Amino acid sequence: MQERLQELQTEAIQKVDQAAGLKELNDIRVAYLGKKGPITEVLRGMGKLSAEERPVIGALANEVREAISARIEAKQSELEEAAVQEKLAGESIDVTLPGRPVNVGSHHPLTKIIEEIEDLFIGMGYEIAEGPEVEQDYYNFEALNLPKGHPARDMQDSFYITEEILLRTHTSPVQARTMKKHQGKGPIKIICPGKVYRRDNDDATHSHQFMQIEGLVVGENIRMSDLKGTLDVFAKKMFGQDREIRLRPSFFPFTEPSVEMDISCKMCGGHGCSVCKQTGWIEILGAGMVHPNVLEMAGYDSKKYTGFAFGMGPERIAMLKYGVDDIRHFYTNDVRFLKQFAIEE
Ligand code: 2NL
Repeated sequence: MQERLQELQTEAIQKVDQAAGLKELNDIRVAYLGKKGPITEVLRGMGKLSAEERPVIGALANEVREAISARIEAKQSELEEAAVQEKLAGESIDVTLPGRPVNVGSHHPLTKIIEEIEDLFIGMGYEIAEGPEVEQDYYNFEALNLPKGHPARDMQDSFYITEEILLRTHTSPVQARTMKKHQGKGPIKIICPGKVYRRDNDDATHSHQFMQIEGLVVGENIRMSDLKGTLDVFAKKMFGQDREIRLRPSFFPFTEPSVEMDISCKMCGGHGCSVCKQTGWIEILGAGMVHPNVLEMAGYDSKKYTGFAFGMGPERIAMLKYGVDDIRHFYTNDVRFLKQFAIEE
């Protein structure tokens, strides 16, 4: 009987040590220590033993039971720990793998130019004003000294929606609306950026939809020298402190006198090249003193109030600044073009 118990212990412990998984270990527990197991059987048969043998066998059976049980417990912790380690190994992250590239967007070159110009004028005390792109004939033409039948209306072939409604051909109607809102009182200092529309056939230098930025200052004692000084500051901040400006007489129906502003060509230092078409000067914008008719129509006393205005095309500025040769690049959204402006942001 004692031998049988020793054998059972050796056999059970050997099996426990070899157990490969928790399920197998549990089967061993049931087989050796369960109600139908050999040790229980030994204990059950104790009644048949002599009074001397009984305590010896009983104690040994319990010892064997304890030994097997302890070994099973130890093995169980070992297997559980191994299972956790295996799971962790399977879930580990290789932090040395390169990350997946993220596509980062960037501001459109025209947005950059417009915001740069806006910031520059905000620094001089101007406010930004915006208005509708679908505009009344009155604000787009009439209020700007362009009455019906005026030849300049033919110059700007327009997208009409009805007889009286059209897509604005410039941002000037925003300024006309702002002046009217001020009810004949100054001062006004505004910058008006936005989309404008003209019935043009698209080519390298024309687009049926493009951007414009206009500026307007109305107040008492506003003079041509204020316009010139403002444009000089603008040109130097936008294109470089080494630039000179020059004003040439011009004509716009809404300003009198009217001028066009050129900046000195940086490419050739004024000697003449293909960028400045051998003149040493590059045309940047149009400007002038607000026509008395425009002031009067908006409700201003043109004897008391004067003003200056200017207008430019952000596409042209961007083309000069970044060396872009076709206006259509700004509107066809080829990422290879747009990506080039993502740097330095
Ligand atoms: C250009 C020239 C110009 C204006 C725009 C203006 C607006 C009002 C009154 C008077 Cl409400 N003038 N705007 C004046 C002169 C020139 O734009 O070449 N733009 C691209």
